[in-house]
Amino acid sequence: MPRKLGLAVAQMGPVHRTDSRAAAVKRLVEMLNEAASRGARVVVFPELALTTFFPRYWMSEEEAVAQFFEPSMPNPVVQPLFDAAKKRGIGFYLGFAELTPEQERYNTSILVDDKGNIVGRYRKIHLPGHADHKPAAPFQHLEKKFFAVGNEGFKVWNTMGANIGMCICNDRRWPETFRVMGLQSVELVCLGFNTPSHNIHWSEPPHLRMFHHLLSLQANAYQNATWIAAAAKGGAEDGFHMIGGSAIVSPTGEIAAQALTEDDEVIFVNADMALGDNFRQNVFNFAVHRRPEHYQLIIERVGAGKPLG
Ligand code: CDT
Repeated sequence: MPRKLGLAVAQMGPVHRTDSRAAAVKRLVEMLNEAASRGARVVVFPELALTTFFPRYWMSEEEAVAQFFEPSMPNPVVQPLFDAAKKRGIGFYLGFAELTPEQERYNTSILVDDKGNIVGRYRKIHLPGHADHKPAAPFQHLEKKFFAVGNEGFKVWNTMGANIGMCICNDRRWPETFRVMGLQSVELVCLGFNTPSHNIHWSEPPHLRMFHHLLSLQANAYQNATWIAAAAKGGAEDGFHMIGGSAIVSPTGEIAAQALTEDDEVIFVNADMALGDNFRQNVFNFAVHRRPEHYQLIIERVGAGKPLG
């Protein structure tokens, strides 16, 4: 029996450094309304959706907190998004920079249900980039300076008729992210991303950025029999270009919808949450086929070591 879930991804074009949060929220509300009108029950917004991708700028932690972090959620500036979602009866995933009451900083996403309740929170675990200043680089990637490693694991919530999990951007490149959620019977993974088009560490053909993004989504969707809904913030933020390529990928590993622009754009699929059932019951029936006794090294080693043979 099909189990349909109206699923939208709302890609954002650039959010420049001087753009206000209120302006970003207005754009999110417009896209939420479009998603709802097209039949969506859940809409996925990008990573750090309220501000520019600020880890590209060298500054102190205090400056970053003052300009870019949210000490509470919802807060008065973001409340219109919660109000619109509740009015339209649609849930959402939203990424933002979280400042906790203990003054800890996380790159966070929340899952809000169709009644306006925050039902889940995820704090980004795979933080890419560096913590030191690289003055020779065209831009910085300071996630390791501004954020602590997430301390709440990869969880899955049963809400809005599906088992829904969350991760953020760089997490999508790691198979462990999705397998941990696959082991919780995940049916939909929501994720937001900001992926710079240029590699500051070595010279890489630019087309590989999009290829590796889609490859990661498609492989992990198939191998874990899950839908993946991925929302970019793309285009040139103050001249710093990021890929678009927002996509909804099915448990078959196929791209069901993909953004065509690098601007604000809503994509939609009436997604059958039961589509992964055959995979879950057969080729990827974990209980029958997994051999964790041979996966010990995954837990024991962090970095690659000597061959065991
Ligand atoms: N935001 C984020 O995690 N960006 C990283 C950039 C790393 S470059 C390969 C990403 O994985 O897209």
